[in-house]
Amino acid sequence: MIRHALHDGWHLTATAGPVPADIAGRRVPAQVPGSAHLDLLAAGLIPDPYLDRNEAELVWAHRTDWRYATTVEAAPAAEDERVDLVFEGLDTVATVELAGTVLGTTANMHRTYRFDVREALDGTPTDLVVGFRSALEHAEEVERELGARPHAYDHPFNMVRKMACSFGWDWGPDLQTAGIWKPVRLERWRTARLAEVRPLVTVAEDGTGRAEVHVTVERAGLGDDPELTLTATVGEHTATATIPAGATTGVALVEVPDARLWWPVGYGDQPLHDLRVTLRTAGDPDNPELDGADRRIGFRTITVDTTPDETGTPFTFVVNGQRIFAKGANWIPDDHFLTRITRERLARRVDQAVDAHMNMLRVWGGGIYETEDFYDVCDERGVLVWQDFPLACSSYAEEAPLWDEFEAEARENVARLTSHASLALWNGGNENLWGYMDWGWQERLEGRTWGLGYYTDLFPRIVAELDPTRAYSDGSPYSPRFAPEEKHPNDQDHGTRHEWEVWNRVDYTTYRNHVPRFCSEFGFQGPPTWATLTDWIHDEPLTPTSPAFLLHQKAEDGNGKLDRGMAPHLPDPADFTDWHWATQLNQSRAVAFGIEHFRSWWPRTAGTLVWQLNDCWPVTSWAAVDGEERRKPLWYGLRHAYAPRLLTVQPRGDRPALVAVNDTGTAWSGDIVVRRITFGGEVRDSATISLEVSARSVAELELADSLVKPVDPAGEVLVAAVDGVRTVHLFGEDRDLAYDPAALSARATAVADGYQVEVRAESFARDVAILADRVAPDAEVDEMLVTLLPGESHTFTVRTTATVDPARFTEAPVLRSVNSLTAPPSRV
Ligand code: BMA
Repeated sequence: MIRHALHDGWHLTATAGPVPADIAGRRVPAQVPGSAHLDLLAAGLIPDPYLDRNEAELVWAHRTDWRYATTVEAAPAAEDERVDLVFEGLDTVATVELAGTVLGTTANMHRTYRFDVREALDGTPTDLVVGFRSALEHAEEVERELGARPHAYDHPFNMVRKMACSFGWDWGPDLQTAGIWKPVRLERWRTARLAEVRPLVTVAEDGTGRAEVHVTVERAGLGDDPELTLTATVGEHTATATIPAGATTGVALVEVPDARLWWPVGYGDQPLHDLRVTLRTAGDPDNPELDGADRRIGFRTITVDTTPDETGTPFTFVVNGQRIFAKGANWIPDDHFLTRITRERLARRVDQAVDAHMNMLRVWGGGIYETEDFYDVCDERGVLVWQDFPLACSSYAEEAPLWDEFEAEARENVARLTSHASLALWNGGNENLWGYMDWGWQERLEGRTWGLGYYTDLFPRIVAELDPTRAYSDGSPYSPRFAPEEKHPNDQDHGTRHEWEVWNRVDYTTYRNHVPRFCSEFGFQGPPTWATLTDWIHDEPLTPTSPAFLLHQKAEDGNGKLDRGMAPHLPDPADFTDWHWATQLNQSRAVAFGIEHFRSWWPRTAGTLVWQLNDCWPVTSWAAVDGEERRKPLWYGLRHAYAPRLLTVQPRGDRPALVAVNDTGTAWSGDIVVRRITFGGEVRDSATISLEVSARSVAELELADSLVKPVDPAGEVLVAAVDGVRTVHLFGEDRDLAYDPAALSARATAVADGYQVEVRAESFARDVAILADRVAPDAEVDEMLVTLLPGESHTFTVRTTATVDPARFTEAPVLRSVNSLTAPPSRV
């Protein structure tokens, strides 16, 4: 097998649509892989789509057709040689032409396309042209043919197999890309090639690692059709199998005795093994390799326990027999322009998840089947991946051409991802069962298909056939084994639940009204960091309702929800600077409140996936990490709330109790010192409570009346601490508490790589933060949302390459806390 990348010499032309005069018909150098937007940006023909209000200026691209062209010069095929033109990904509605002959048409960005071109090549330069039609117009046409189906948002994204959030989402821009978004190449081969390689990796009862390597071969169909030898090798262990003449499938089982197990992060190591698969003509082992494939595998078993129990139906991931509390977040494409996402960028993002003590990411159904790089990084870091099939917030027609597209993409991607140790679950889609029940679809559908066949028939059938080692769930949320009409998909006692009343309608304290079995979505918005916000939005004045700010706030009544969500808790912000800090802080508070509640109910609740880890552009959103990769206060709040050992005060019965959550592999014991103190430091009551909680367990501890009944609710705090783990419990909302606005004093000094900022509290100070990006764009602080008791100090470390006046880290608007919101208005 010889592969030649075809990434050079491409040009792009807009061929139809409401194209601006200076772009229409113009030949623009094109990058492959890439997209039309990025090529026009590189050529200086469009402004940056993420900047200010440019997104709105670029709507013409929705209805534009494009032509990508290059020339291919390749030797003619030998008599027994196949030459294939392979596109790993076309976005999306394309016609492929070589030497003026149409090779085929495509309408699915989630698939690979392969064309036999051996007849078309003669060694002279040959035109290769890919014409892209407006995906929106194609979707509208399919909608007219099949009959409309209800969907979220403006465009019928449910009628074309293009990433749903390409068409805009409540955190994403409506910039509809087109282009050759994955590698394209010529493949020259003889006799046979490996068309599919599916290592199914498990661990036998006796600890033997098993890699059952299933392959499908394509025969060249030119000349001989011999018997083939399939070889699979892991370290010194090799297995071979014979594929008889004419046959197209084979299985080689490699066994590794006493295999070291792969574990999720926090449970053990992630040993990975290279797996080499080769295909040769049978007979002599020295026969040249016809084709080969390399994968990396890890030995582990993963199941999801949904065995009914006294409460209902659990949803608990079990890895190597160990039950796991899934601490994680939802994942969206890390840049709306997918082709800019590098492996390094993905690694930074996954590292941020791990650093916040996450062990699971859910690749959400409005995006894509992620790239190899993503799963590789998750394999290495021990981050379990929950993979949605890409269907979201919509009903989907089950007729041709959509059914066939779903079938083809599901087969391809289930097979493609088998080798990844991190892949824990295939899931039917996002909120489609829920939408059917609650979003008024049934009346509008008038009996038309809406996607149930995908979730209950097609997808589980494909997973069972191609990857029986993987768990499958019909959707998220979903009540396992119940039809949506039988048991509501979002039922708290059964399976997975999305908690969206908080954020949309009710205060975050109502997270405590439900004890879900697994909360796979919940979250709260906050603006991006100041540096990211001001890099991309230049309104003057900049306010929550200034025009560009609003274009980067996509949620329905988003600012209203931010304000209503914050009002019961925090002092009213005096100006935009305060608003920015207060909404970010409230985002973190809301989400941490939910997580502490959910974790306190382990093992009944077995997972929390926050909406959402990342952003795909600069925007006010639910993300913990913003579009310029900066960590928002929420990220620090997540790191606290997801800490392996957690103390939290939770209501039990009609009174507060102390709950100790031990998500480590060793027992946790010690003496918890509990004190009720005034904001000035006077101890009003204290007690020592002995703690004894076994590995991966939760203990509830009673708190005496004298500890939880303050004399002065506005000026006292309960503090419980053991082994450096601490929680504080206030007796009222921050807006009603008697904080000292001048509680903090600070001193900053330059050190290698940045600055150290020592902050001291004379009086109780809550959620102390250093918003370092306000001082220098690359400045990052190591810790945030630190609560200081009177007399305590904390030293923050800021890393930056910039040389700045250290005093800037010691005052508003950089040094912040809840206390600072009670101070007179700060200045930008
Ligand atoms: C859930 C997600 C997304 C959405 C988020 C915030 O419904 O599945 O569709 O972005 O809520 O509204």
